[in-house]
Amino acid sequence: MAEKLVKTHCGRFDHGGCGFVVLVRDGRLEQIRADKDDPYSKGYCCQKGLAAIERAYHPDRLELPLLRKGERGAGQWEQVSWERALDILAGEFRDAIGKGGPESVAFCQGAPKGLEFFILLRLANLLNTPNVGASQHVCHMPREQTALATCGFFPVPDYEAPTGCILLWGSDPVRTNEEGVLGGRFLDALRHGAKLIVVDPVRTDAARNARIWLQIRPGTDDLLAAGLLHVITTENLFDREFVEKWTSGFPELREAVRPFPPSVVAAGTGLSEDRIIEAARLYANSAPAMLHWGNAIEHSPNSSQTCRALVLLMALTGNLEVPGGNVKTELPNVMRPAELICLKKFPGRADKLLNRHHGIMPRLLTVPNWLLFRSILEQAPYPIKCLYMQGTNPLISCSGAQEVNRALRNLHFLAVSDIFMTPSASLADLVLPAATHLEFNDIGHYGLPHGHIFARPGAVDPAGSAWPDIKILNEWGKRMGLDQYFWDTEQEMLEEVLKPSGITYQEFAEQGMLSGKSRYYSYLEKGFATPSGKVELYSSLFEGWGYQPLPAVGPHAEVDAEFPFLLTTRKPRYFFHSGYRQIKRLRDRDPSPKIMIHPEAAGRLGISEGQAVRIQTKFGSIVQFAEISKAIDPGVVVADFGWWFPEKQEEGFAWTESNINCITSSNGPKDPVLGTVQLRAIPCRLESVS
Ligand SMILES: Nc1nc2c(c(=O)[nH]1)N[C@H]1C(S)=C(S)[C@@H](COP(=O)(O)OP(=O)(O)OC[C@H]3O[C@@H](n4cnc5c(=O)[nH]c(N)nc54)[C@H](O)[C@@H]3O)O[C@H]1N2
Ligand SMILES: Nc1nc2c(c(=O)[nH]1)N[C@H]1C(S)=C(S)[C@@H](COP(=O)(O)OP(=O)(O)OC[C@H]3O[C@@H](n4cnc5c(=O)[nH]c(N)nc54)[C@H](O)[C@@H]3O)O[C@H]1N2
Ligand code: SF4
Ligand SMILES: [Mo]
Repeated sequence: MAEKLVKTHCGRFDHGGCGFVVLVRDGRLEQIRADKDDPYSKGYCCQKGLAAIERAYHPDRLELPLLRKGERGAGQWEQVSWERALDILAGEFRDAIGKGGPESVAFCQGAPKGLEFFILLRLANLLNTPNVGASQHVCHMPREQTALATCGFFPVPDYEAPTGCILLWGSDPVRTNEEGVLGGRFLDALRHGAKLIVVDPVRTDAARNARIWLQIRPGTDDLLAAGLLHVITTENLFDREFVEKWTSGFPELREAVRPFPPSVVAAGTGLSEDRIIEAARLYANSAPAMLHWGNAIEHSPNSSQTCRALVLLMALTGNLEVPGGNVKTELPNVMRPAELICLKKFPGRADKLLNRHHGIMPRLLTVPNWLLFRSILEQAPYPIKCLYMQGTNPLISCSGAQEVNRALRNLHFLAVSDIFMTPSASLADLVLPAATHLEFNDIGHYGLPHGHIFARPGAVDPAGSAWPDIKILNEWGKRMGLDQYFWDTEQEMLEEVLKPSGITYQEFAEQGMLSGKSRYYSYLEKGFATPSGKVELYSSLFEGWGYQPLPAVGPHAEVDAEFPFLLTTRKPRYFFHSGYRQIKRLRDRDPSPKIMIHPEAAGRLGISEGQAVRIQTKFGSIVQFAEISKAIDPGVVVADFGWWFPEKQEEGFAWTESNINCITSSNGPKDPVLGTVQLRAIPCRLESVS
């Protein structure tokens, strides 16, 4: 009996980062456990990660490429070989480009899972197509891009050093381990005495343990941020020396936040004046203090101003680039992302992005997915005929799901790569089975902003005849006549990415991770990487691009008699977005979609625990099951995100039944800088369903 233990890192259940030891017997995955000796995760892991073996051997996994036989979406498929599948893929894309130019084809990616996102961008850039749709406008780009414009780097919470205070804002790291900032590290900081302030409409576990819980009205984070800036500037709680030497625009900022005293902020956010003042004082007086910001602030039509205001809080309180504050990290010494994606091979790319047609920030690598689908539907500003979707299920995860449905059905050719059949994949012409992370060598966290990359060596061969995405793209690239830019094998790709570090993939796998230099106070030598060399409280870049250079507030969604509740969402604890509802170990822990309702509201509406509830917004209605809880305000409800039903294949997976994005829309207000749609704070009404 051949047995081996493989040390690797989790992947595809969130952004990854936990170390695992996997037992392999006779080429089969037998057992998985958290690696106590992993220097980063230190034995921390979650239930999702432990489900990796069940995922790999799940009976519903896609095994062979599938070619559509009947009507689109009818569920009739013919199994085809990889050779045939790749020929079809390359043929369709070549044809479309030949007839309509590179703009007539497009790609779409979900949350990046490993290297595959970068190889997809590489292929797109080499084909000179600017159409790569993604969810970046609602995931990380609001934080990253506004920070880059304001202070020249993306400030991450520094869990490497002790901190006096954590201001946890719209993030729940113990549930989500957001981009690899593992919940375990957050809990460690609390154990070491960090004082905690939580800004969240839900009384989460973190909120329960907080010194101050700001139970904010959903969608009013911009107002609270302006209020904290107001208290800090009027009570002189800011770091005078840092502000004088290293920031520009302080007088203008002080003026801009003057209209937001605690009384005004209290009225708009539903918080008490005292709590707002107390929070401002605690954060400003606890140096070093870190602001651990999350995805919730990126889901409003004022996302860019909200995120920018939070960077200003870090700056005014002197917490940028200090140990235990918010710091700059560097990618380890591996190939730069711009090189890997062959950015230079596509001159004029930024000007060709669909974003340009809509006034969205020129610096983005991707197109907001709703905008790509809109363009496909309207065939404007130019017709898009072919689409390749990788690791995304936009029928569930993109705003305005019905519009996405119409767009996908409007395509001449749609190919999808996934691990399982999904509602989105079921509309494809060609479905490609992707390998899971224990089945091939990959690099985790590449290009994400936390300064580490993690080795994800495979432990076994892919189940069925699934292929890693990086292999699909590599082989497809060569078939597009781009041989010189692709590799004989994916292993060569991995070695090339690691080459600048001087180590091989094998050595990387043994080492487990590579970290970039992390340095504090780097601005003392070079200043900040902004036009003025300072933290720009008044942003010259925003002004130049035609956006509001100082924090602006609102407008906010309002409830009324017809839609009396404010609806918000958060990520599912036991699933990754829309993924993995078919994995029993996880589904048993969270069997059905739930909407959290306060007992007072439930009582008034005659809704009891577990009862089906119709949630109606201006855009449509869905049904979820009542979870009655005092963890929220009576005027707020929190619905589950990501639901469809793998067990209801015959009914099209019942994808409209409980899908939150059937009641969001891409037609409402949008952030002018990033195209962010309103995903939280949506007015709704509820009724019980018998
Ligand atoms: N209303 C609302 N909408 C949201 C959000 C919200 O909070 N509320 N959150 C937004 C955010 S932050 C994001 S990032 C997006 C996420 O949106 P998506 O990325 O579209 O979400 P997923 O549901 O993770 O889609 C992933 C699909 O990838 C498959 N998959 C997993 N691993 C692999 C792999 O290695 N290869 C391939 N080919 N497939 C794989 C899974 O089986 C699943 O079907 O959703 C956004 N949409
Ligand atoms: N288990 C699990 N982990 C994940 C994911 C997953 O799907 N499942 N997805 C991954 C991805 S791609 C991302 S982007 C991250 C995101 O991870 P996080 O940054 O933690 O984001 P969310 O879970 O979307 O929301 C965080 C908190 O925001 C609160 N919230 C809701 N509305 C508002 C509001 O209006 N204002 C404020 N201040 N708070 C609000 C919610 O109650 C929730 O506690 O998680 C990653 N990790
Ligand atoms: S916390 Fe994230 S990286 Fe860790 S085991 Fe869970 S899903 Fe994997
Ligand atoms: Mo995300």
